[in-house]
Amino acid sequence: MFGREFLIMKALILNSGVGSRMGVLTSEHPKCMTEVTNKDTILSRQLKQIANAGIDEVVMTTGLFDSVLVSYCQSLELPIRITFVKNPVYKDTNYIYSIYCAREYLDDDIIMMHGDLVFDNEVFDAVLAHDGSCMTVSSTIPLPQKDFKAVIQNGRVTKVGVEFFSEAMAAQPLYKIKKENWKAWLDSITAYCEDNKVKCYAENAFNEISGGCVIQPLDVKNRLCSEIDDSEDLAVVASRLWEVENRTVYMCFSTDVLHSGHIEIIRKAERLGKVIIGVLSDEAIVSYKRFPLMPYSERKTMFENIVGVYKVVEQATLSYKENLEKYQPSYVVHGDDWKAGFQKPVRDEVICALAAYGGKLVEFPYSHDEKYLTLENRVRVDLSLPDVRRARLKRTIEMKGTVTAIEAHSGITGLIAEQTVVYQNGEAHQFDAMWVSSLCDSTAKGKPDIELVDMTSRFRTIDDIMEVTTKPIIFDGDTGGLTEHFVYTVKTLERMGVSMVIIEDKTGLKKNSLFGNEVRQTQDGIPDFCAKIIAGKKAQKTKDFMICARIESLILEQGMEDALERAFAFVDAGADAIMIHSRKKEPSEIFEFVERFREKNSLTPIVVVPTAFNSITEEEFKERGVNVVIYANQLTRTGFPAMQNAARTILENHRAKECDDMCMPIKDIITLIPEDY
Ligand code: SPV
Ligand code: MG
Repeated sequence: MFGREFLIMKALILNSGVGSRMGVLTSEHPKCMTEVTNKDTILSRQLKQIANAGIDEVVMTTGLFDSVLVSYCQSLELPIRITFVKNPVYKDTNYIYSIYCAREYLDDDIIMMHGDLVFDNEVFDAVLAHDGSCMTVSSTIPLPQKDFKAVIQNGRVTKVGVEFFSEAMAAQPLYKIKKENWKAWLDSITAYCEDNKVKCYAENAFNEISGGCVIQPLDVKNRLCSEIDDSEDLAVVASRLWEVENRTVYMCFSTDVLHSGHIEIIRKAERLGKVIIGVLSDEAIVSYKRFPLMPYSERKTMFENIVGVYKVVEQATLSYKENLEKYQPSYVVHGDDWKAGFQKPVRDEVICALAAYGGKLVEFPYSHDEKYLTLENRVRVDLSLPDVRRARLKRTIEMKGTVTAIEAHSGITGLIAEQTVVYQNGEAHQFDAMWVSSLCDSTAKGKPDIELVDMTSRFRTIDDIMEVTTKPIIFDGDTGGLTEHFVYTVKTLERMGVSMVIIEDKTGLKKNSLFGNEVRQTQDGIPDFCAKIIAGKKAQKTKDFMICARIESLILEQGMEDALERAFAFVDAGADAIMIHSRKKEPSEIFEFVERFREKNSLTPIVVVPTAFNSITEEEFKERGVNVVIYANQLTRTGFPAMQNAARTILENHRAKECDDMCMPIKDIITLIPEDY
């Protein structure tokens, strides 16, 4: 079974008692077969808890109705081996004699429990986790008159019985006993029985040798750990169990690849209550991690099919708050990795939200296992493959509504675009895509942005970026060149895994749009540019590749009507997106275009490059119906002045010392560049 390690420990369940105080409830079967919930008896519950804890060997003493009990246990089909030991004189002896009968099977560490004991998983977990030998006691329950009490002295249980009231605590017969302690106790039990002292408790034998048998008290306080002696007890325990079993546990997952670590933590959560899984929305995942390999709907189905998961719901943001308020789970379970780092504010908010209604946070140690890291790296490799990468831009636009891209003109700028993440108020932000700008690509090569850098060289740049990144690429195709050439460009870009090419409606010697109109620029005619789009779309082989038509009418001062006429014509010709450009700082003409375009076309994605109109936030663009925001040249325009400055500083000082503070430490460069992608 997934992630389960079997413990070298046996469970001893004492079921030889007659259970006469239960009346008709035990007229046909032993007490342990009494139903305590609508799906479990006392015994099936105990056995499931034992099996779930990874104990696969049980010794069970029986008496009256022993064949009913044996076939019942078999019908449960649990992954445990049960050795049944019948006490032949169960009517005339107490369980001390049953243990004596079973002694030859009891030579390991043991978990001992009475067959009428009901305890919750937290109690059992604490017993199992105890380092030494222990017995469950409660410091909060009043001392019972007739039931077991344990005398506690110097942190040890020195006596167990119904007659002790001094220095005593209420105690329940649920023990974990280490082999060496058990040997001492079992020897004493054997001596008792062989001396015909068989009508007392096994604890009487313990009391004789407690000086040489270290059993510590394990305080379970108010947690459920109760014996069922009569129908009154049954009613109380059943109602507490109902409450325990209806507790819910909330966990959030972003993963698209399930591994044993996930199953393990779900299993642990399941022991606390009914597991509700919040599956993070695609948008939330893209914002902080990486593009999910599987969309939300498939990830939801995956979790719904895990045995023991009660419910799967969407968690739309990294914040748990909304779902915690809605479902009010008794527990939130998480790995302890979020105590520090970017998830800390999310954790703090969870603690606050839980405190508002009395919920609890349970954190399990986070596994940094190599194999999980390898799995994640494999996913990243998959994401970088052409078919997967190409399709992702379209899907991310559908998912998020508005995506962002930043320019990259080399492997290192690609890595910056890929890896930069900013965490703010429990949210994470990163770029969705990369823009391979003609301006920046040309600038990096020391050349003007006039379609001088040929396509072979531009493809080389794409290749450099692709080799070290996974994010989708939008390629600045300038004018697209001659239609006869453009069709080849489309095919090559598609083959490489580029997601979108943007071509601008200009002909002749193209100059960068931001330079102004001092240099004469010719806008292409609508029919010719439409023909180029049609030819490009025809050349395209996959459904995911996008050709975006860029309209230069506002740059070339041809007016809004011209821009809109072109936009609709280009969409009719098959353009998958429209880029509208402007040189004005003031965004009103862009906004007017978007508004008027959207009046007639609500679907075709709109792309903007807010280099001039840079005061507008992504949120505002989104509200107005823009789908792609490209930061087209900021890495180039910040990087190169820094280099000029360093060069000047060295020249001025005739040495490099003065420019040290401007330099990125070598260590940071190494961190930026992963060794093996
Ligand atoms: C580029 O980045 O090369 C572009 C966008 O074409 S812009 O410089 O704004 O014209
Ligand atoms: Mg360009």
